[in-house]
Amino acid sequence: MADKIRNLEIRGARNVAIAAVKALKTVATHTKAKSPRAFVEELLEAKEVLYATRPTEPLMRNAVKWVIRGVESSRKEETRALARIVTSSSCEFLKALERSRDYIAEVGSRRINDGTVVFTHCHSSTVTHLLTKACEGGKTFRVICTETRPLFQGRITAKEMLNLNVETTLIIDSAARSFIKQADIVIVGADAISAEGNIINKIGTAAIAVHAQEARVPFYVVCELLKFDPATLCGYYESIEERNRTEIWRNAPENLVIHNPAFEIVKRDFIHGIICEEGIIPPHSVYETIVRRYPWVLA
Ligand code: RI2
Repeated sequence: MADKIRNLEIRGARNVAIAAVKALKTVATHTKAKSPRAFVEELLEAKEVLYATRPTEPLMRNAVKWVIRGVESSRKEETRALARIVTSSSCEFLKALERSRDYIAEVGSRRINDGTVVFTHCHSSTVTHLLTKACEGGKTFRVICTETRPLFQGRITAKEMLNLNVETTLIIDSAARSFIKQADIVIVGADAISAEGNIINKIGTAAIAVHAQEARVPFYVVCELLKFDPATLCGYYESIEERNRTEIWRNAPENLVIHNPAFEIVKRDFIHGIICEEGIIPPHSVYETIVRRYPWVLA
């Protein structure tokens, strides 16, 4: 599972978190640990392997933390009983994630009306779920999506929209400023949320946010609040994954410096709202919402 996450066979923050939780379930199902202590050590080892796959995945880290926390706080003294806790808290987590995604889609789809032009970037399963919901609600809208170099995840979004019979336009990333004027709303996903209420998303998102502000087009982020990274409270910056240079140019001259960051920060000043499991909230209230709703994330 870790290999699949690392080589992007499994991608998108939600899918990565779901895969990590399933990996823990597999560890619990197949454990040969002879004592509860040995079982916890197996889980912690799995945690390290999963954490090392991709650096910008706080939802995955919070998911793993939630499951292991259930085991560590339990008073059960048999390995089998602890393994059952992994299974039950994994199921609980996945169900909660599903409920959040549905609520986000319900709230966010109210911002789409007949004739709305939605601008999006990359491929976020949370965004496409919201757009699917709007479509199922009988709304006729149009989508403009960027191709999202270097891995072209925008094509996944475009295909999903076409399968829904939504009129879709694909543009190159550098055409964003020219096309943003046609949009009524920008909706993007997120990989991480920081303590200041900034979000981290696919490279290219910050430029779109600037263009949206210039063109006075509202810019919304849709994501589960569990993408919050508690380490940012302690002064750490979210690590930005640097991917292989060959994704940009396979046989590039060796002495050419190539940078390939997967993500970047969008400052909260550009964000009209975060559409999450609490509804639409301003970015600066993220921390209070986490304290109230997910205090264990801060532990
Ligand atoms: P969901 C993706 O990253 C994109 O940046 C997308 O906006 C974000 O994950 C969130 O996706 P990558 O894993 O969780 O493709 O909404 O590098 O599916």
